[in-house]
Amino acid sequence: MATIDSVRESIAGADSLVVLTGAGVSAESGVPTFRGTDGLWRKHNATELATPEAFEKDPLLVWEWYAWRRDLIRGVSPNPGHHAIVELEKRAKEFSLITQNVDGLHSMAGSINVVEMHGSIWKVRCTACGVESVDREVFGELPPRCACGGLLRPGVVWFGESLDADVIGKAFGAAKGASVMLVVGTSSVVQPAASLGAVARDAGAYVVEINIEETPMHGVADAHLTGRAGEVLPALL
Ligand code: BJW
Ligand code: ZN
Repeated sequence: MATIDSVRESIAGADSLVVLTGAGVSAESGVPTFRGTDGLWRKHNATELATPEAFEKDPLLVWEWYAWRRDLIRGVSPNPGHHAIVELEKRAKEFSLITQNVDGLHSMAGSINVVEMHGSIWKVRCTACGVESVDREVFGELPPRCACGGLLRPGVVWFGESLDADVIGKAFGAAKGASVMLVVGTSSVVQPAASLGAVARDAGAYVVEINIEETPMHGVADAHLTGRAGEVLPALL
């Protein structure tokens, strides 16, 4: 069983530190996770909301869900876990943050080298002309429309959709080059993000999982720190 002290030492000696985060990192800010007892998928069916088919069938329903989440996220702030990751970046020789979160809280906290694997809830993209923009406004009427008249969609990655090729390249490149990788607050079931820990380990990284529960990373990570991200991450500084 690894101790906080031994993990802190590994981080201090790392040539390249990579942090992979999931919804658990934002939980202590008040952003609901997807899976688990209070998760979004308890009340909402993933295939009815987070797929291109769902959007095609009922864009208003999908947008109502995203508008509700945008409102919720607008009212929250980064927590000590986000801030600790900012500090890890400042101290590291080389650093990458790969997040599955769409809430933007890492950048708001001050993280610089951030790869948003699943896009951003603050981005919108036109389904007709393809123009993408950042829009934090509260939409007057749902579903929102582009200046060209086309239907806008959230700038996130839904199930069955390919991730941006550049994003995939950056995430897997960082994982292969990591000497230490922290996998924090993710259930490690959604691909391809769920493979990054194993890719890093196979390339020689020391992989540390930080979670309140056991996940499929159990057999993959070299070390596990059980606890809340907002408590464990600051303790690693
Ligand atoms: C704490 C804590 C605290 C709580 N402190 N911890 C290979 C095999 C099988 C299937 C596939 C495959 N390759 C692709 C697929 C299909 C699919 C997939 O993976 N499905 C699986 C579920 C089976 N993947 C895709 O479709 C991806 N696309 C793709 O691969 O394209 C090519 C392709 C397509 C089809 C077939 C094959 C190839 C796209 C995935 C997009 C995911 N999108 C979402 C929604 C984003 C937009 C939005 O937010 O609305 O992304 S789904 C949702 O899950 C969201 C998250 O980013 C993602 C991951 O969730 P995360 O972050 O892990 O959250 P939770 O809730 O699951 O876990 C929270 C964790 O925190 C828990 O472990 C808690 O214990 C912990 N925790 N509080 C520390 N305080
Ligand atoms: Zn347009």
